[in-house]
Amino acid sequence: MSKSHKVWVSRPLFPEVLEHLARYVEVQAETSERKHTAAELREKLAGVDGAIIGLSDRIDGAVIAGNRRLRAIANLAVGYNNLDVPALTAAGIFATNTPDVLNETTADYAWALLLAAARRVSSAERWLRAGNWRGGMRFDDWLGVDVHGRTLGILGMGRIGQAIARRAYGFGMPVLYHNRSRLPVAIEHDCRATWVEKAELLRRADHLMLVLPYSAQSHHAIGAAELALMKPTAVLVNIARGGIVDDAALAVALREGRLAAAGLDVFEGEPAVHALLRELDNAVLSPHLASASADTRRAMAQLAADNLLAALGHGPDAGHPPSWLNPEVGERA
Ligand code: 8YV
Repeated sequence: MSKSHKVWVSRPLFPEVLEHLARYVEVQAETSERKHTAAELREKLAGVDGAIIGLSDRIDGAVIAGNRRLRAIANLAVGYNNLDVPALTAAGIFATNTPDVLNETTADYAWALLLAAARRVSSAERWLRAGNWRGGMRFDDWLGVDVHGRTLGILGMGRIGQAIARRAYGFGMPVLYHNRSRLPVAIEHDCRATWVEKAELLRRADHLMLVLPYSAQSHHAIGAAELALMKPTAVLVNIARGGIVDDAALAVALREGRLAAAGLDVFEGEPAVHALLRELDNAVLSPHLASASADTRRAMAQLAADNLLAALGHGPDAGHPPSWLNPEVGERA
């Protein structure tokens, strides 16, 4: 059967998801992981009807300018700060993301970072592996800060923030949150969370999780001034996006003991990581892995494929991708 549509997959994907795509469309998939330049993206996208792309692929007006063929971009992430959605909409191109399927896995990881940073899991393991555990262990050494019973602060209370908040009950932690808009009372009740102003959140939180989307407005939402409001015993966790935290200011606060520790999955300018952060023992660092469980990454890939196929008019959701960022495009078609 000849296939009417051709799609490009910009990064290696699970074979079963590629096979699923190939039942409907011609697939050209990359076999190695790398960041594509704007010129490469322009060239790749010029020859296809749709693409599944990763966070490091920035799709803006310049990349799609003059492209008459492209109909759909499926982002392999819930966050879509790499997409210029208004530009895609203006060009009549569907844009989709992968919400919900990663909420619980990402929330688990936020807690893993909080616990590891507060209780010094990574640095203790490094110390042990280096052969330092020879004599007895001092009773007053390797002391961390407690997590249970402390007040948890959450900045950004979308679906992942809510999943994080629901876990706090098991740790006996009251939850404070700040969001641009207050959540409906029923959701606040379900999460046992109380809305406060941002400055109050920073002052009162014993530990703070950052879960807000990246935009020009959230750039450096946590910088030197905000860090100065936080408790010196606090742990800061960033599973949202690099750029939300001023990493240089954070590194200095951690080095000077103005913050107990940090658990960071995302970095400004990643994959580069601020040199001082890499040196600090009270920073737990991971390479953007919060959604990386086998089940969740498969579910994200499958959802991106379903979105792409639906946008191109294939499969059960033809014309209506399950997670569609710009439905205006469909209205105009
Ligand atoms: C990435 C994420 O998609 O969904 C997001 O917004 O940041 C992650 O889940 C994942 O790391 C693949 O790059």
